Amino acid sequence: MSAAVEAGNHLGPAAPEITPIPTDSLGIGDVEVGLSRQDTVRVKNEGTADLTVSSATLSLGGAFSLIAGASGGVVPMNDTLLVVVAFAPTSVGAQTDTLTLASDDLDEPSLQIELTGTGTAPSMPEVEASTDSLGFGMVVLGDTQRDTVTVRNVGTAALSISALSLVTGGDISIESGGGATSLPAGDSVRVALAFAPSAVGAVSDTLRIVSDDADEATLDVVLTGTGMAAPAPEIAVSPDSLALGARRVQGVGARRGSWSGRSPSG
Ligand SMILES: [Ca+2]
Ligand SMILES: [Ca+2]
Repeated sequence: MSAAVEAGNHLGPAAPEITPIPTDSLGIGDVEVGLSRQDTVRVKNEGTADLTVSSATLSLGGAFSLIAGASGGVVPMNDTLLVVVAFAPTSVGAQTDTLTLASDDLDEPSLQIELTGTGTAPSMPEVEASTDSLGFGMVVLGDTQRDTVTVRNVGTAALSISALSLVTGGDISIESGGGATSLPAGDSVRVALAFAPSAVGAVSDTLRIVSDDADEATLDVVLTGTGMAAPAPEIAVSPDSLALGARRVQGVGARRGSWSGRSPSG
């Protein structure tokens, strides 16, 4: 069987025809630094004879690498060779490389495809507390003063809190919101705290947040309060102070009377 017959309706001798998809550029898109994404160039043979791809190579081979297809292969008519490219940026910004396909295609023995991708900042959790210190002030023995601290994940990846607790515990306690939790990006947990002094004097404790924040694995909020003795029983109001109050009221009324009397002359 001659090559011309093999070619069917095509004129001329049978020949391979390299037809990559995409034809001239492959955009892998945004990939976080530290991660990797793969995409594929489908090298189709649209000719009338076997296509031999001798190699697939990268000009730079830094952020881009070949996962499959580097050694090429024989591609029968209407068949496809998959060249799999990985983009694993190590820095932020747009990056390019060039994939070269060497084959026995008569007019395209070296076919180039531009590879593009953009490295983006890696997503990270970021712990933040609404305050770095909280004072409950003076609290009478037997009373309880309450306040809250909000712990927020202001980062772009989930924050894993392994412990959210008081270092000492005792007169200052966590009423709700403590313990281990996972906060999606942007979420927060409200920690309700109570100070119930058991003795006169200053008390301090630390609300400690242990998480997978890269640079603040331990974040402390200093808590303070002072217990004070209950005041002495209130003294009964004396008749003299009542009389003083009455005179003041009368005085105000008298002045108002004199202002209204003068106003028409103004
Ligand atoms: Ca060709
Ligand atoms: Ca941080």
